[in-house]
Amino acid sequence: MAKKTYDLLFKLLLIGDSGVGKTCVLFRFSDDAFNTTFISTIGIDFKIKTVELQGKKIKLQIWDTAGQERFHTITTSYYRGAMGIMLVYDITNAKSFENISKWLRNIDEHANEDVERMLLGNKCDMEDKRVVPKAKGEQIAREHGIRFFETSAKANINIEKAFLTLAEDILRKVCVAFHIKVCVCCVRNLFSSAPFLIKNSEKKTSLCNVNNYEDKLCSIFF
Ligand SMILES: Nc1nc2c(ncn2[C@@H]2O[C@H](COP(=O)(O)OP(=O)(O)OP(=O)(O)O)[C@@H](O)[C@H]2O)c(=O)[nH]1
Ligand SMILES: [Mg+2]
Repeated sequence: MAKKTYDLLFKLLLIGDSGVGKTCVLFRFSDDAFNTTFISTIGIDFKIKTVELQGKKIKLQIWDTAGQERFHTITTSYYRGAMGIMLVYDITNAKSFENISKWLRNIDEHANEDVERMLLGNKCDMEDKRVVPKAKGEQIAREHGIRFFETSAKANINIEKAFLTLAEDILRKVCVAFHIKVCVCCVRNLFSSAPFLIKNSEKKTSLCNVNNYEDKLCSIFF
C-alpha cells in the first residue's frame, strides 16, 4: 500500500462574488503565479498543497467555487465538507463587500457549525481604485468574530499568511476536539500527570492505552 505522505488532511473552501479574485488567490498560493486574464470558474475546481505546521505535514485540499449565482446549488453542496472557509471580496468593488452578509448567511445555512471562517479583502495592490476602506473590513470581521486580511494575489501580499493562519486555527480546533472526543486517557493525563506521558504514545510505550495511534496530535501543544 502507498505510504501516506501527510499527517492530516484539511479541506478548505473559497467563496465570494464573481471576479473578486478567488481563483487568483488560490493560484498564487499553490503555484506562486498570477494571471491577468479573467477566466470565470465554471462550477468548482480544486488544488492541493501540503504545508508543515507544528511539525505535522498537513495536506490542504482547497476548493475554489464559482461566484456566479447560476452555480449556487452546486457550490453550496461543497460547504458541508469544509473545515475552513475563506470569504473573499474586492476592495475596489463595493457590491462585493455589501454581499458579505449574504455569503455569511450561506455559510450559516450550508456549512458545519464549527467551520473556521476568514474574511479577505483582495486586490489591495489597487490603492487608487479602492472604494472599501480597510477599517470597514476589520469592523465586519470583528462583528462576526472572524479573522481578516487584506490580500493581493497580484502583488503577493498576505496570501501565504492567510492560508497558513487558517490552517493553524483549524489545527488548534482539531487538536482540542480530538482530546475531548477520542483520547479520553490523554485528557485525564492532561489534568493530572506529566504531558510527556502523552508524547510517549507515539512510541506505543505510553501509559496512554488508547489503541488508536493516530493520536499523535496529542503531542502538538507540549
Ligand atoms: N489587481 C489585481 N487584480 C486581481 C487580483 N486578483 C485577481 N485579480 C484579477 O481579477 C480578475 C478576476 O479574478 P478571478 O480570480 O478569476 O476571480 P474569481 O473570484 O475566481 O471569479 P469567479 O471564478 O467568476 O467566481 C482577473 O482578471 C484577475 O487577474 C489582485 O490581487 N490584484
Ligand atoms: Mg474563479
